[in-house]
Amino acid sequence: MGTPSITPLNAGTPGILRRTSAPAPGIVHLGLGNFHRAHQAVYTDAAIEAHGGDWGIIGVSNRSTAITDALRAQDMLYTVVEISPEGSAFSVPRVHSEAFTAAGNPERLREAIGAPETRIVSLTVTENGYTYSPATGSLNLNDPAVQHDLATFESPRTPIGQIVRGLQQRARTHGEPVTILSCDNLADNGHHSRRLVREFASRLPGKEAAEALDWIDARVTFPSSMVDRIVPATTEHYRRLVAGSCGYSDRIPVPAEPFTMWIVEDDFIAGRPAWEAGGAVFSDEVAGYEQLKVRLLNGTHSLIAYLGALSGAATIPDSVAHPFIEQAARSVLRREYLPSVSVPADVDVDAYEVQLFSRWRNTALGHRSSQVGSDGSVKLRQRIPVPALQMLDAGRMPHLLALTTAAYLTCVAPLAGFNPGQHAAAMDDPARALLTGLAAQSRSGRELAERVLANHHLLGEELAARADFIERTGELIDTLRAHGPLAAVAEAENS
Ligand code: CS2
Repeated sequence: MGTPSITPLNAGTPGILRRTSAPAPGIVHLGLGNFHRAHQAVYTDAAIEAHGGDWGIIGVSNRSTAITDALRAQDMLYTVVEISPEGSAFSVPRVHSEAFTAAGNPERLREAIGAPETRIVSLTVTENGYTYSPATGSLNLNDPAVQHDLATFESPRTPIGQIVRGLQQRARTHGEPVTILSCDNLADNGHHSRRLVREFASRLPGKEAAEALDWIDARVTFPSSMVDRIVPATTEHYRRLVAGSCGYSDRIPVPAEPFTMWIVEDDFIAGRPAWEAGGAVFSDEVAGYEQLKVRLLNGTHSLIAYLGALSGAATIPDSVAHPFIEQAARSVLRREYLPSVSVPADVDVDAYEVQLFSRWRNTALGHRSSQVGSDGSVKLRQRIPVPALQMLDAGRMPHLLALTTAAYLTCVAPLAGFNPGQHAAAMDDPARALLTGLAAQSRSGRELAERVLANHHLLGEELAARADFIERTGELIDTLRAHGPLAAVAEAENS
């Protein structure tokens, strides 16, 4: 890495992060992870800096106290470390006014979402946080956390339950409108969030359901937004870098690539910060941008991560450095994802692809293949079915989407006797136990694909009925197991 260029900081007392005042809150944000702190927080900081406004953020983690404790110890401050091969730049967003966990402070959370000053509730809870069923896309009523939240008022565990309880509080007190803003990689994320919130509300007991639904329909908006910035997990390396370069200790610095993008539908019933000041774009074409991003970037990212992990590559840059993985990534992006996307008028797809590969090659960032490969059961549901079904309906087999599914299953649910390696073993997945159980009952890739896709509808009901896609996935699992990723890519490319 080159010489760091340091963005001037106003960090107060040398040695620690300190500030003198906090912005008055207007936003409650669920999901205090690295992505939020390197994305919406940075845009909000720029908006307040340029135009003022009471748009401070009350940050809420679901259970983990690691970030909330550190934020409180650091006056709600932390460093964003922008990493490029040329060097690092440091900045400190000053937007959080409070931080707590939903698990430890359910009443404070209800009060915060219910407060008239709160005009936006935003979310970065990952695909997994929406507690939807990959099979149907609806609220997952088999999820014990959803069942818990529907049964008891006191301390909701799911973001959807927490939001509905907070909205009920608003409806019953002052009735002021509010916007729910999803900032997760879900296709049509505004509509998806609205659907899940309404499904939850419709299951409230007695008259509560109709009351909540009427109020939500009249007083709550759910704009869609496309968010983009590659933000890896923090490591000790970044803590040392901040200490050495900035002269203070920060327990929770956030590494991020220089690239950042936010396209938002302008449907904020109770106002919003001037996020344009940070470069956000308000557009009526969010759906096209979301498709572009969730499929070309995230979908291709998944294939790179799974093939990379199976090739022993710890990071995304190490994975795309394999020419056969780069080739597979280009093919899936161009031939299988792109035809399903309504590309927004001002996007140059060639330039977008060049930029994607350059972002994926950012070796300084060290984005791990196990991080991108985690939660595949909920991520792939967003990425694969629509483009795969479009190709199948047109009489063509999406070989590389089948390969993505096969490589995913080979990583998280390996058949007996096959070891997918340490990077695959490090992938978390809410369906891992289920899938491992199905793998234990299967003697071949075909049997596994049949159990996972046809019986368990892991990629939704429509793909569950496509025997040709399932068979192709099964064959590719067998090739991956017997001959490795290079042979599987050659087979998928040349079919
Ligand atoms: C990645 C995303 O983990 C993943 O599935 O594809 O986190 C990706 O890095 C971001 O969406 C980039 O904006």
